[in-house]
Amino acid sequence: MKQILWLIAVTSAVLVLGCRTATHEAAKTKPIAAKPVVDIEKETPADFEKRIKWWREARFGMFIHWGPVSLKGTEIGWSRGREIPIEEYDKLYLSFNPTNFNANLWAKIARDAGMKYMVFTSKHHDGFCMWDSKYTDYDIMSSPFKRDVVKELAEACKRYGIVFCLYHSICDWYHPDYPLGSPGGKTQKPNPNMDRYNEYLTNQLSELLTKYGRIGILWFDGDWEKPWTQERGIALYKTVRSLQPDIIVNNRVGVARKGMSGATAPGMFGGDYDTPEQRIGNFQMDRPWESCITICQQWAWKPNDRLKSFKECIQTLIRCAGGDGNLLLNVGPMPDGQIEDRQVERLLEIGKWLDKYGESIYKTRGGPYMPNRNITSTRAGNVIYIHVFSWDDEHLRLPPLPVQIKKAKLLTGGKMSFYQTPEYVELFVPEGFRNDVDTIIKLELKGSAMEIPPIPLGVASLTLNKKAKASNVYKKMSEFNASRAVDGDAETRWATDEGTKSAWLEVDLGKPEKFSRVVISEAYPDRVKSFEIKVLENETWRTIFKGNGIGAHFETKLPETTAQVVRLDILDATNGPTIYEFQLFNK
Ligand code: H79
Repeated sequence: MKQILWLIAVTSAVLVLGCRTATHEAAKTKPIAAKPVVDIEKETPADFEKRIKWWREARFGMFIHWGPVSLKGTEIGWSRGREIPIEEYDKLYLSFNPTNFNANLWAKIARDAGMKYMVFTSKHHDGFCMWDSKYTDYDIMSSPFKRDVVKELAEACKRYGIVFCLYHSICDWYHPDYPLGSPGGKTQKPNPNMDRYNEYLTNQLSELLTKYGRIGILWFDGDWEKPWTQERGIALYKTVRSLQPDIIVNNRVGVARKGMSGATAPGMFGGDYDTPEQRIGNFQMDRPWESCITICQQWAWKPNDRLKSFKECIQTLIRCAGGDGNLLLNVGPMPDGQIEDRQVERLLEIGKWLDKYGESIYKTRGGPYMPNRNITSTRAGNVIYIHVFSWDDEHLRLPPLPVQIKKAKLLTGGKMSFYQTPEYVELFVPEGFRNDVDTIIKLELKGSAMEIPPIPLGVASLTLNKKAKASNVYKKMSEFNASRAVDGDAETRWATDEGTKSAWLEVDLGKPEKFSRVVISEAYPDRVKSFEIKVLENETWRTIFKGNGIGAHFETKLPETTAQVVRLDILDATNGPTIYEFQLFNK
């Protein structure tokens, strides 16, 4: 009751105080001092589990990045003041008229893809508002389109059984009160006022959370920009939860997120879940997480953008589930309002796969086997699903399970057998029944699979904690030295000085080692344009591999080589290369 009264109070405050004006002067309204009806410190772990349950079970959602920038085909997050001059960018909305937009169709596509929720960009860093906001005229109602996209999507999602959610950037390069004006903070506003901006932000969120029915998630972003603070983040979290107590909020509400790994800094408040970006999160059972990954390369629509294969998409989803996380797969609709046919086709392929094998994804938890390159696992009740992506041997030998296996069968079809001892579990699947995308082995246990502690599978990289040096280290800081690329920690990196176009990283494996595979992860994907892998032989460097881009995750087979000293030689980069991990494996 208290809650309802309070909601009425907020709504009427918004109605009375809010007025629409041509500029952002509208932020004259009183801040909505949300009275926390939910005490975030008092939520028990059981309450939290209850709140987050639907989302964890859903495992798969659709991310949508859309706005006037799609007219240009450049990135929504960083083309204002870069690829497109600010004056031009800010006028794009005047020609934004996506007459083929059909909210029902988007919701249907999401449903048919097997996605259970949709996260839509109400406002990205560029400040344009995709709903009818009374706090600004820089919104969809001032475009020739004049239709409230958020409203139509909210209704369509409801119709199709999809939980509607919002992405909302905290930073706002357009708003005069927000101190910064373009990516990297290169443009400053003449007369900023962060308190006033915070009021605008809060007012708009109150609008979004009271006018459009249930919002499943608030997906904040733009958290890294200097003006934002942890205090403001905590207050914002409380406001949001007060307006919709059951809502789920990501960790970008505050400033505790650790870069693109999306982890939350230990001991800091980080909303409800972690947000690895453009990468699959690490195995993590004690705190929920969701990888956000694009179906092409860009978040917003880009003509002829490279579309990921079905295999890559579905394996990404399976790997997320196996690590106990969700996947938020992004599409960028075109400026006419349609999602590209080829993207729709891809989504429907995923949906078809989930129709058949969804029991191994939805409502499962990750593990117990911790993922490696070839295998990941999911579990539910008395069942473990072993997902095998590639086979190194005739049979698959896994570490032992503490519970007896009753039955083993191939969910993906065919005959198999198994053998269990206290030392190992062996699974035999004839070659003809191995699936190129994912072979799913369903193990039915005599007891629960849920209490089994995580079981590591991995083979360590040969470079792990070996002696490393580099031609250049960012400002000679130890935090960015060569050893960071071989420490097995996906959050630390080797970095080079700004403007560096070529650099090398050298690892001494301690003794001659045989290897045949390399994995490299670039912290700023797409900087490296060409590189070679070289080994030292009789005091000369021999090239064993030549590559072009690296990107967030580069992996390839190498000609089988035995060597002690190995170099990653970056020959051409658009800016200082920086590498999370450089790993070598024998298999
Ligand atoms: O909306 C999509 C992108 O447009 C948006 N996030 C996804 C979900 C995005 N905006 N900027 N970026 C992604 C890249 C930002 C990278 C950096 Fe940083 C910001 C580099 C340095 C500051 C993140 C925070 C990595 C290190 C700190």
